[in-house]
Amino acid sequence: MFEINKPSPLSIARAAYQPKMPLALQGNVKIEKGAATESAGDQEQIKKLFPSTYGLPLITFVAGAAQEHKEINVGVILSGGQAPGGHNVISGLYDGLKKLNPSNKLYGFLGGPSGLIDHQYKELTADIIDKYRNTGGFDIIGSGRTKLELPWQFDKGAEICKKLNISAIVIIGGDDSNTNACILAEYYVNKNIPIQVIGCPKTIDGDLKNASIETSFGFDTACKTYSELIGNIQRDAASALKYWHFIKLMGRSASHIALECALQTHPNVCIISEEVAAKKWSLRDVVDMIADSVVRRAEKGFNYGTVLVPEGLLEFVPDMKALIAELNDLLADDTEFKQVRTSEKNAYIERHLSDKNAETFRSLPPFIASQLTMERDAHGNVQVSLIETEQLLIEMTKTKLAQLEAVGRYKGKFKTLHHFFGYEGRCAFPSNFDADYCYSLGFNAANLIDNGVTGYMSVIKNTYYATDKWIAGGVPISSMMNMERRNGKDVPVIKKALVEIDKAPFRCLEQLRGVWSGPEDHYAAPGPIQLFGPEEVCDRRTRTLYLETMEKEGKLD
Ligand code: FBP
Repeated sequence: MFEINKPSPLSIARAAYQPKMPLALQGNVKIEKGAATESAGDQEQIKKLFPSTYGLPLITFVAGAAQEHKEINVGVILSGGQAPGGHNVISGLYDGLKKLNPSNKLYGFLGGPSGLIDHQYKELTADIIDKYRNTGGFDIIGSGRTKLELPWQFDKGAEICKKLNISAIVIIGGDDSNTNACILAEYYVNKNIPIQVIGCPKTIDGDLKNASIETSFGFDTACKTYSELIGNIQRDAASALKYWHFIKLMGRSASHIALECALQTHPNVCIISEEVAAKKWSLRDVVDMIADSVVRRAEKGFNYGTVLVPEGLLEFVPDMKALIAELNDLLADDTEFKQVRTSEKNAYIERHLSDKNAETFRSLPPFIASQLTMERDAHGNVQVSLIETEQLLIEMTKTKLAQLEAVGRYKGKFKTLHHFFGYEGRCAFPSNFDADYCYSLGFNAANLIDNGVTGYMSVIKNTYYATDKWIAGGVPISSMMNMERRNGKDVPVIKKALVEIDKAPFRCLEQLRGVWSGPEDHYAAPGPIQLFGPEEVCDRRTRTLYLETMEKEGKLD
C-alpha cells in the first residue's frame, strides 16, 4: 500500500523534459576560432603566470559536417554550494559525449574537488544519469569546498586520471573554483600531462559574470523561488495587517539576489550592500531608511511591511568591515580563544581588538557579537549565512522607533517576524531557463573537450533571447583574470561581479523604491516557477538579465 521512494508525479513528468539547446549544438558541430584574448586586467602579470593558456582565442561553435571523433574518458567535479541545474550540466555533458562517440565514458568525482585528490569516483552510466535529469541538487556525485590549488593535489588528480584513462576534467563551480581550474589547466600543460580542464559557471549568487558570462547558472531558479516566497509573505502581511517581515537573502558577498527579488516583488525596503559601501553608510543610516518607511506607513495605519536584507551586508558597512577584517586575523589561530569560557568570549575579543574596532564590537547586541566570532570557513572568512543580520536590524529599528516615539514622531505598532531564504532555493527543480542553460553548458563542454582545448570556460551567450538564438562556445579563463590581494598576497583571480550601482538593475530599483517604501502597497506576487505551460510564463528571464541585455544593446532610456 505504501511505496517508499516513489517519485512524485511532477518528478516523473519533469524527467521527460528535453532541454532546449542552441541550434549549433543540435547537429554536427564545427569550431570557429576568433580573436586572441587578453586578461581583464594586469595583462603582463597574468601572461607571466599563465604562459601556456594566456591569449588563447575565443571559440564559437557553428553547424558543421559529420566527422569521426576519437574515444575519450572525462571526469566531472561539482564544487562549492548547490545551484539548481547542476544535474543538467552533467546530463548535458554525458549526452554530448555519447553523441560524439558512444564509447566515451564519464566519471564523477565524489564530494567535490576532494574526490579527485582522494580518488573517490564513480562511473556515470545511463541508468544513473536518467534518474537525475532536470532535478535540483548536487547529490548525483556530491559537492565540496576543498580548494584545488596545490601541486601535490594536481599530481594526485593526474594519477587517478591516468588510471581511468581520463583525458579531460570538467569543473562546475564559482569564481574561485574556475580560477583554480585555470591554474590546474596551466599546470598540466606545463608538465606535459595530457589532461584538458574545462570550467562551467555556477553559483546562485550571480556574481560570476563578466563580458563573457551573462549569468551563472542557478541564479534564475533561486531568485524565482525566493520571489515566490516573498510575494506570498507580502500577501499575508497585507491580509493580516500586523507584521513587518525582515527577510535575509543568500548571496555571500554580492547583493544580486536581493536586487533581483526586489525587482520581482516590490518590497517596502531592499538594502543593497554595494550601495551601503559606495555611500559609506553606517548601520544607523540603514536603520534610518527602514524606520522612515515604517513611520510613513504607520501614519496611514499600515503597521506591516517587508524588508529585504542581503546576507553579506555587514561586510559592506565600513565600520563592520574593519571589525570583521581584524576579527578574521585575530581568529586565524583560535587555539587560545577556544579555551576561553563562553561567558567570557566577548570580553576576551574586546581586549584584543584595536580601540576603534572594540568600540564597534561593544555597540553590537551580544548575540551578533558572538556570531561574528564563530568558526571561520575554509578560507578564514566569517560565515555570513550564520549571522542573523535581519535580527540585528530588527533590534536596531525597534530602538530607533522608540526614540522617535519619545519625541512624538512615531505612533504605531512594530511587530516583527524574520526569515532567511537561502538553502530553500539552492536545490529547487531548475526552471526551464536553468534546465536549458545548464544542459547546453554541459553539452557544449563535451564539444570543447572534443576539440582538444584546455583552460576554457563553457559559455552560452545571448541568453535573454529564445534558445534558438543562443550562441555556444568557449572563452579562455585567463581572459577573465586580474590580480587581487588575498590573504596578504597578490594572486590571479576571476574578478567577482558585485552589483554596480551605475548599471540598469540598480538604477531601476533606485527609481522605484521611493514608491515601494509607502505609504501605499505596491507589492507584486510572481507566483511559483511554472515548468509546463505557455513560454511567456515558463521561460521568462530574470529582471536582471532583461535590464542588463537591454542596457548593453542600448535599448533602455
Ligand atoms: P557558491 O559561491 O559556492 O556557489 O555558494 C554560494 C552560497 O550559497 C552563498 O550564497 C552562501 O553564503 C554560501 O554558499 C553558504 O555556504 P554553505 O553551503 O557552506 O553553508
